Amino acid sequence: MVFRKLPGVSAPGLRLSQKFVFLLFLSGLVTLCFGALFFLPDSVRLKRIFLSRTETQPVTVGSENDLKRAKDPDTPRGMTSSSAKGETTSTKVRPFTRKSPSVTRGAGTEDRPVAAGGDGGAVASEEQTASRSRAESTSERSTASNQDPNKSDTFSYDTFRRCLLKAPLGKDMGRPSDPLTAERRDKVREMMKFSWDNYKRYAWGKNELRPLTRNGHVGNMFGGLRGASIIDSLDTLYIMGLKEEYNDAKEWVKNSLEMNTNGEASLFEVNIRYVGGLLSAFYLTGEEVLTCTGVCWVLTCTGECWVPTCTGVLGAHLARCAFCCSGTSWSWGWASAGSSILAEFGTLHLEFVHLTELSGNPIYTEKVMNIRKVLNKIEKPHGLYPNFLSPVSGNWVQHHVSVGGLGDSFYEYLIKSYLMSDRTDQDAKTMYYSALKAIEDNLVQKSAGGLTYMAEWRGGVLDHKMGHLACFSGGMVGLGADDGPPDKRQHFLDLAAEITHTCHESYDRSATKLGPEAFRFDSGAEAMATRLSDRYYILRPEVVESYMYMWRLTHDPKYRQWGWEAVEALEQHCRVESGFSGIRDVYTTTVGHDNMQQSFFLSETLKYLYLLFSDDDLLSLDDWVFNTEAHPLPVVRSGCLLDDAEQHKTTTS
Ligand code: DMJ
Repeated sequence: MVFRKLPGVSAPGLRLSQKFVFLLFLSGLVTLCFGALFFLPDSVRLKRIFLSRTETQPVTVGSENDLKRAKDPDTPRGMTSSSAKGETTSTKVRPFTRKSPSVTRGAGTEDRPVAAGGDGGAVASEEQTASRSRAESTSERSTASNQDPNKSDTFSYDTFRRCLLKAPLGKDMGRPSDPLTAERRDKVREMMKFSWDNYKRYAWGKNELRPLTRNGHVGNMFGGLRGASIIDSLDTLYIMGLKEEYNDAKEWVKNSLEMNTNGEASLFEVNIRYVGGLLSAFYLTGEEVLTCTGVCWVLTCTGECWVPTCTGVLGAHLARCAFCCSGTSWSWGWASAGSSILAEFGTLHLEFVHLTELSGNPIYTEKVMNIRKVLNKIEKPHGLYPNFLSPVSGNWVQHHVSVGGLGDSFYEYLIKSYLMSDRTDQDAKTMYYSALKAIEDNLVQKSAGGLTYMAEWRGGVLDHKMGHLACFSGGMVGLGADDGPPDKRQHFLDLAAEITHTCHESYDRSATKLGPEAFRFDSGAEAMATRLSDRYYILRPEVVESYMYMWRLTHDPKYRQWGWEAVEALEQHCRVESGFSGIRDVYTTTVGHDNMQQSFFLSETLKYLYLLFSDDDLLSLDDWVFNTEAHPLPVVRSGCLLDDAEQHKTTTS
C-alpha cells in the first residue's frame, strides 16, 4: 500500500499507536464500502462484478421487485419469503437463474364449455404479459439454466385448448339423452351439493367435515395445510356446473389458502390432492391463480427451494416454500426400517410432468425420471415391485407386494404416464406391461367360486386377501388394454371385467351393499371380510372408479346399474342429516357412522359416479387422464403445442 506524504508529517515520524489508529480507520472504510454493495439493486453492474455468482441474497418475492428481477436472468438469487400478513423471514437457499415471465393467456376463460380447437382469444404479447396486474400474472414460468431447448418457452393456455381433441365439458356438459340416466346423474349432483353445503356450513376451511358432530377435522396428513375438501372439490364442482359453489371454492383458494404453515406433510397426499386438484382446476378453467399455487406446492415437496416465478396472490404463499428449506424428510414410523413406500414415491409423475409443462422448469420431470430410472434398473423378485424401498441402500426392504394399499397407484401412474405423454413415453409403457405380466403370473388368482382376484405376496407366500383399494385395478387394466400387445388386448379387457365383477360381488355380498375395506378368499370366504377390523367402509371410490372406466370401454349397461346400486346404498346408509359419513360395518344395516366425510368422496367417488351417468365426451379419455385422486390432467401433445405456438408466432408477427 502507498501512503502519500502529508505536509508537516513524516510517516516514519508517526508513533506506533497513531499508525495503528490510521490503519484501523482505513480498514473500516474499506469494509463499509464493500458492505454498501449489498444494498445496491441487483441490476447494478458493480455489484455483479464484486459479488460471487453463487452467493445467496435475500430478496422479497411476490412484489414489484420480482418482475424487475425476472428481467435480469443473470442475477443470482436466494429467497426471502413474505407471508400474507407481511412478516418477512430470511432463508438461504440454492441460487438459480430465471428468464423473463412468458405465460400467454387469452381473455375470457371463465365459465366456458369451449369447443376444442376453437377458442381463440387474444394471446398476450410478452410486454403485455409483463405489465399485467400482479393478480393475473400468477403462472409465469420459472426456468432452470438447463431448460430443455426443444420446448417452447411459453405456455399458452389458448394453444393448450386448441390442442385438445374435444371440448373438455363435451356437448351440453355431458348430459345424457336418456331420461333415466339423466335423472340418476342429477341425483349424484344433488349429493355433491349436499356434501358441499354441509362442509361449507360446518367445516369451512378445515380439511374434512365431521357430519355427526357438525364440525371440521384437520388431521396431520397435510402438514398444517387446510381446505383439503375445497381443493379436492374444485374440478368436481366445475364439471357439475355448480358455479356458485365453484366460485366460493376459488375465492377461498385465492384469499385464504395459507401456505405459510408448519408441520409435517405427506408428500403423496399433498401431491395427489393439493397439487393435482389445483392443476386440474387450472387446466379446466384457465384461471391462473390456481396454477401457481400448485407450482409453489411442489417446490415445497421436493425438499428444495426453487423460487417459482409467481407473483401477486402467490407472493403470500412463498413463505411455505421457504419452510421446505430445512430440507428435512422422514419416513413413516411404521414403514419397515425407515423405508420409503412404492405408492408414495411412485405417485408423483403425472403432476410433476405438468409442473414442468406449465413452468418450463425441467426440475420436476427430472426428479420423477430419476425415480423411474432407479426402479427400472433395480432387480425385482419375479419381476414384482415390493412395497418398501430403503432410501439409504436403494434396496427393497421387504418382499411384500400388493396392488392394493402401499403399491396401487405406482402401477396406475405407469400406464397413465404413457397415455398422458400422448403414447410417447415408451419406458413407462414397457414397465407397466412387464409389471402387469408379473402380477398376472404371481398374484392373480381364481377362487373356488370362480371369482378372479389379486392376492398379496409376502416373500413368495400368497395372502388371499384383496383390499378395497386394489379394486381400482379393474379400471386400470381396462384402460391399458388397448395399448397392450395385440394378442393380449381382449385378454386384458376380460381380466379388467373379471376384477370389476369380483369387486362388485364384495359389495353385493354385504347387508348394506357397500364393500368392506378388505375381503378374503380363504377359510371358506369368498369376497367377504373375515376380520372385524376389515369391515368398515370410508366412502372410498375404487369400485365405482372401475365401473366408470368399464362403462366407457364397453358400454355394458350393467356398470351403470351397479353404480346406481352404490348410489342407493350411499343414500341409505351413509347419508346423515349434515353430510355423508363412512360406516363401521358393512355387514349390518344398523349402521355405526365414523363421523367423517372424506375429501376423496367429493373429488373421486361422486365425480366417478357423475361421469358414469354422463356422456363419454365429458372429460373424454382421449384428452384427459385422471390422477389417483380423480383430478383430470390433460394429455401432453408436445407436437401440437409446438406447431401451434410456431404458427401463432408467424401469424401474429
Ligand atoms: C385416495 O386418496 C386416492 O385414490 C389414493 O390413491 C388411494 N386412496 C384414496 C381413496 O380411497
